[in-house]
This record gives sequence, C-alpha cells and structure tokens, in this order.
Amino acid sequence: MDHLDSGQKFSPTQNHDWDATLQFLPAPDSKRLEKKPGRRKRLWVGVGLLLSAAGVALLTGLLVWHFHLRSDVRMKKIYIGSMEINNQRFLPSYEDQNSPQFTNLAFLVGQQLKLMYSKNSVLAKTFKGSSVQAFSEGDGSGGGGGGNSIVAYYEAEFDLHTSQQAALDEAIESIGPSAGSEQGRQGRLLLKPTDALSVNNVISRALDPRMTRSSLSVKKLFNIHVSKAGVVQSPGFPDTSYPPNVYLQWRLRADSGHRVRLDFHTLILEDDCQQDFIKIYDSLAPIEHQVLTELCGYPHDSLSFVSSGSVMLLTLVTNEKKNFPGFRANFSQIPMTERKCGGQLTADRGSFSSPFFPANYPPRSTCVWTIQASKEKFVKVQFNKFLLGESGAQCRTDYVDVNGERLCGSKPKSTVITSRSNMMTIKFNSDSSYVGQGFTAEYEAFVPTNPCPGRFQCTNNLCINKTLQCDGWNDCGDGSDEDDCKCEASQMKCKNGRCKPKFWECDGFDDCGDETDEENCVKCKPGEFSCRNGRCVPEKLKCNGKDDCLDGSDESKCEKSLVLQQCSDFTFRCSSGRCISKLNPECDGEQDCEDGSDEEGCQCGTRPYRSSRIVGGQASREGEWPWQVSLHIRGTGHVCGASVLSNRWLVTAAHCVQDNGPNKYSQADQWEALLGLHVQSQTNEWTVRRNVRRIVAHHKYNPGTYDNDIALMELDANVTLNQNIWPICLPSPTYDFPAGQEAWITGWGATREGGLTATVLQKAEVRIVNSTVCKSLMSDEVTDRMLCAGVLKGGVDACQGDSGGPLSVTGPSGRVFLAGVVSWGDGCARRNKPGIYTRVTKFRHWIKERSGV
Ligand code: 4AZ
Repeated sequence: MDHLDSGQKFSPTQNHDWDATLQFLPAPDSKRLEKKPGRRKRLWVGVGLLLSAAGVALLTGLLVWHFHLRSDVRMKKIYIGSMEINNQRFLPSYEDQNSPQFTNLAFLVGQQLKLMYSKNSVLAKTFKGSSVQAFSEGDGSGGGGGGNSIVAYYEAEFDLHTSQQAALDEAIESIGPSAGSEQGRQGRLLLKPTDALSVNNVISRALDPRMTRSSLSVKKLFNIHVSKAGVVQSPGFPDTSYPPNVYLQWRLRADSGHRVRLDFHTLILEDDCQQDFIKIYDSLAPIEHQVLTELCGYPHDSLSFVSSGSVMLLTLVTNEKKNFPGFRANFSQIPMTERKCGGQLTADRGSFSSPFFPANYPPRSTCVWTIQASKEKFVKVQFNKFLLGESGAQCRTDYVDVNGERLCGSKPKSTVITSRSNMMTIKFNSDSSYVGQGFTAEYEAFVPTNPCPGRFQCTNNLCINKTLQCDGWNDCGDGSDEDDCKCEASQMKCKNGRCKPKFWECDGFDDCGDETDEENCVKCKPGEFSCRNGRCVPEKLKCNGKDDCLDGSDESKCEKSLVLQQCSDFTFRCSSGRCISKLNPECDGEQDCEDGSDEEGCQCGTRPYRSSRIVGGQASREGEWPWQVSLHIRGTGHVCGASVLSNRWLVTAAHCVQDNGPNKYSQADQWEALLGLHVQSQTNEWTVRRNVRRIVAHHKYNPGTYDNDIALMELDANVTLNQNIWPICLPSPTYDFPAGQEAWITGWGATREGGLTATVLQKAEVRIVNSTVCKSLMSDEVTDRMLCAGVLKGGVDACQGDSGGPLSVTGPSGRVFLAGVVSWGDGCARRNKPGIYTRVTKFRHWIKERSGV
C-alpha cells in the first residue's frame, strides 16, 4: 500500500489573494515627499517632432544615469512588524479581516504606528503607509499578563532615497520592544483617550527581499485552524512539481492556550534556497525576528516544529520552473500545559531532554532542571544528542547552561560534564528565532573514587563496556579507549599507542590519527611523486593535465581542474566530449566542466543522517540508507536487496533474478519491491510497495563465475521520493574507488554464515580491498567487473540475503555513490575472504542505455 496518497488533504479553496487586502493608510506628511526627478524628463518628451530623435537619445541617457549612476534613486521598502496591545481581549471576529471589529482595531494600530514614526525624523520623512495583516491572541508576556492581550501584525511601507537605507534600518531598529510602551504613553496625550492603545513588544524587520521579487506572479494566503488535525501540502503534491513564481502563506492558528505543531512528512525542493524555499515563522506575519527555520533542497534535520504561542506561519516561495515534488506536512495543536520542561531530579540516575524532543524545541523557551543526588556523590550528565539552532557569539541566543558553563551549537555524541558536588543545575534557553532539535541527556550520580563501576572510563569521562577497549574502534569519541593497547600479531602499533590492522599500513589513509601507519612506506625517490597505484613519477608532472600515474592520482588533488589534451580511461568526460583532470569531479559541488555537466543529475546520494560510528554489523537508523530496497518474492518474503536509482528504476544483482527450479525469479510478476522500509514486516507512512514491470538482467551475466552480476528493475508506477526513499548516485566509468577507502554495506541478509536474516536493516563498515590482493586471496576468479571490499581480519561482511544491495561510498562532497552491488563471497565474514561486488563503474553506460538513468 502506498501511504503517501492517504490522509486528510487541505483544500486550496480557502485561499485569499492578500494583494486585495492591502490598503495603505496615508503618510502623515505625504505632501512633503519630494517630487520624483523622472517628472522633469517628461518635459523633454513634449518637444516637437524635429527634436524627437535628440530628445529620445537624451531621455535614454538620463534614464541610464537615473537608474545606474545616481546613488539617491527613490525606492520602496517594506517592513513587517508586530506589536502587542495590552489590556484588550482577543475576539474571534479579529480573525475576519472584513469584520467591523478588525477594521476598527486596524485603524487604531495604523494611528499608533503613525504616531510612533512621527517621533523619529527619518521615519517621519519616509513613512508612506501601513496595513494591518492579522491579529492573534497574545500571551501577555509583554506586560499585559494572563493572556489578556492581542498581537497585531502589520506591513509598513517607506519611500526613500537609496542612500537613506541604512539610516532607515537603524531608525526602525531603534523602535525596540520597549520603545512601544513609551510611545504608547506619549500616544495617550496626542490621541483621543478612547483611541489610545497601550502597546508593547514592538518589533519590525525588513521583509525578506526574495518575498518581493517582481517575478512572483501568484500570491495566496490560506487561513487554517489547527484545532482539528489535518494536512497542508504544496500545490500539485505528490503528482506534479510545485508551481513556479509563487509566494504562498499558510497562517496556522490553534485554540487559545494551545501551540501549533507542524510535522513534515516529505520536503523536497530545489537545492538552492535563493530560488525556492520554505520559511516557518513563530508569528502570523513573515517577521525575520521570528523565523523558526528556512529550508530548501532535501533537508536532513528534524522536520517537526512547535510554536511558542498559538500561531505559526508557513511560507513557500518559488522561482523558475524546476521539477521537485514539494512538501506535505501534518498540522495539529498541543495544549500549552503539555510537556512542561525542567524540575527537580532527585533519583541517582535518570534522563531529561529539551521540550518536544525529537521535534525541534519551540522558541522562547526556558527550562531549569535541578539534580540533587545523595550526599557524597558527584553528578555527571551525558548529552547523547546536542543540536541547538542559531548559537550566536558566546552562546547568547540558544544555549544549555550546566553549572554556569554554557554549551551551544552542536556537540559530539556523548559529551560528558561532571560536577564536583551532588548538585547540578541545567538551564535550557531558546530565543525568538532559529530553533534546533535540542538535546537528550542522561545523568548519573557516582562515587568520586569510582566513576565507572565495572566499566572503562574514557578521558572525556564517558563510561564504556570494557569489551570495547582496544577493539580498533573509537568508542569513547576521544580515542582514549584505543590508547595504550597491546597489539595482536595481525596489528601494527601506532605511535599514539593505538593498534590498527597491518593491512591498513601505507593505504593512503591516516588510520592511526597521527599518520604513523602512512610513514616509512616504500617511498619514491626525492623529487618524485608517489602515485596511489605505487608508481613513481617526476614531481613536476603533477597537475600538468596528463595522467602520468595512469590512475589519475597525479591529477586528482590539483587546485584547478585542467581540460586535458587527451581523454583516457581514468579521466572524466564532460558532455561536450572534453576530458578534465580532476579525479571524481561528479556531483562534488564544484563546476569542473565548462558545460557544467559534472554537476548535472545530482539529486542523489544525500540522506537524513550522517553515519557516525564505525562498527561491524549494527542496526541502522530509519532513513539512513534511503536507496536501500527490499525485494520480496510473493509468499516468501525478503530475498534480495536492491538500490533506488530514480523514481522508477532499481538496480540489483543478476543472480537474484535467475530461475531456480520451480522458483521463477526471472519473472517480474513474482517480485514486489519495498522502498523506504526499515524493519521487515513493519511498513510505515514512508514505505512504498511497488510491483515490478520489467527485469533487465545483464545479457553477459555468467552464472558459473558471477561475472556481470547486475540487473535493472523497472517499477510498475513511479514513486514519490521522500525522506526515506532517495536515489544513490551512480559513479561515472572513470570514478575511482581506491583500495583502503571506507565503504558501507547494508541489508536484511543473514547476520552470520548460515544464520537467520535480520529484521532491522543492518549496516557495517568495510574497506575497498586492492584487486591484486583480492585475486590472490580468493579461490575463484575475480574479474575486472568485480570489486572487493571487506575487513580482512574477518567478522564483517555481506551475506546471504544481502545480494543485490548497495556497497555505498561517500564522495568528497558528502554524496553517496554506488560503488558495488553485493554479489558473492567465500562464505561470510571469514578471515582473508573479502566480499565480492559487481563493479558499478563498468556498467554505467549499460545502465544509461537500458534505463535512461
Ligand atoms: C549470498 O549468498 C552471498 N560474503 C552474498 C554475499 C556474500 C556471500 C554470500 C559475501 O547472497
């Protein structure tokens, strides 16, 4: 079942064109506005026919001068603001822009603004008019108290010379939150007492210039009440791409005493936020001071947002037409009383987290936890996830304060802080803008003389199981569990005391962390460059545009990619047919080909999470491998893996789709593909099930040798890509996956040779193994269309049921490339028996030819 199509959809008929609702009040002294210099030019146009040619030329010259050279050309600038009106109750009729109550209050707000701006000479001179956009219930934080206030949202327009811009910004900023109340008191003297508003919390900021682009042809406003949960989505979702050149606003209002919650199910926009983006505000108007987040592309962090009060604004701005699905999000409301944070913690161990974790915390939150453990014990807190939004200098905006020490931004997993007493106070604070996912923390009281009973204590105070000490992996996070180890015979000892497998020596990677495994390698003579393939070439041939090493390594780390005189098997060929010197230039975020073809088709290989810890065979996180597919045979269940190449095509192993006695695996109708799956037999809202329309196995697949073990599967209907379904990048034929490079294998295959298959998707890190070494290790033939990867000391490998799945390698820009397809091996995870994979670079043209991807 494809869950993407279900759910209560929001009806776009609730829209209003807000252009029609903007009525600007006249400025206080608009008569004093200077005449535009352009008027004088019109006189010239009135001159007789004989002079018309000269007149037109002169006019053109004047226009050029006027628009390009003069620094004081007039311009219009829009500020968006809000003010809190104290001691007034919010009425439901204030939600209706056409009600008399709205009109009356809007008039008073306009008067108030006029008055406030009249006190500042810059503002008084340039203010053109204002319009109230909406009202919401205030929380009384501005001094009114008890929710007895209203927030007014307005737009103010100013007409100024370009040279006055900075002065205007400064003047607007000078009307700080407290200035409003002062102006309000003065206001009472000038306005009729009945018209005076007591205002507070006056904030205004320049409107995001991308929201005033002249190309924006459709502006729409949707008013939504979130008391009943529902769905909001970009127009056309999920069947067609969202429309170009639109500026859409969704105003979300919760009942009094409730927050708005918005959870994105899918969000895929163009990568460049200058073109298309969504922005979410803790407000009903796009005030920059209250932006919760700005998102574009395929964002990877938590996509659940909670407001501080009862309103939230979602905006979508798009530019020229591009083909991306857009978004779908669920809205709901949460009582203010729910999930209050902070409090007294008196147990000797426990946990706490930022409000609404794993959703982003709401802005303007403060929580204080006080830990009081038994006497004579100390307290330590370990942050397992720590990601705060905008951190600012000296952690002034969003921060966590632990016994006076401030933490902000992002922190590595397992950051530990200890106190030297049995008390600890933790304060969490978020300001009005840019939220983050927050943190989870565990605390524990300990006897100062024995901080890690029965476990190993890392230098950073983390406690880990003793079995993890000296196992070759950095479990502490600071490497201290791998220091001062006694190395086994198969391991080398680094200068820093760590042990690393001997076959990692001289593989071009700094495995020790202090380069000792890369020292004393068979070196080339002085003045020679040592190629990755072991050759030595004169140093001066490096970066000369020719592949002198014959593996491209002398041209791979050059400052600039050169256009080569000749192409070779190792150089990237641009669409123009010209070849460039840079190694693996595709989708690395830099344009290397003159025609930009190295950065085309790069909507692939990104995912919600980065892999962090190196372990052999552990459960992956949901969405970590969005290209992983589970191929099911009807009535049997999971049989093979596959990878998503596009919204229609998968790649798998040819040996998965061979008939086997009564099992007609070569027939498309026997198969079912599960995309976005994490746990076998547990589908969720992101899981998509598709029938297979067509199987294209490689015509040269050899069942005896497993040579050319690759097949394509076409789905019977396109899938909408989502957070958990995303294509992996295909490497070009010249992409280099050097020996020693880290790679990941994933699948639901057997967790040991001859064992049972896994329920939760497993991942393990392996390394690419040198082909010559591999050929010598394997008893069966390893052809050039195969690639070896594994951990030679054994214990980590792909196994039965993983076949067809990906061997994923992260490129320099963080995008993931499909280096191999799980194919075969001598058993599973045996010592000196790497796994054998189909070498995808050898089949790049074949894939293009057969699937168009
Ligand atoms: C299999 O039977 C299989 N160790 C896949 C991979 C490996 C071994 C067996 C590699 O599908």
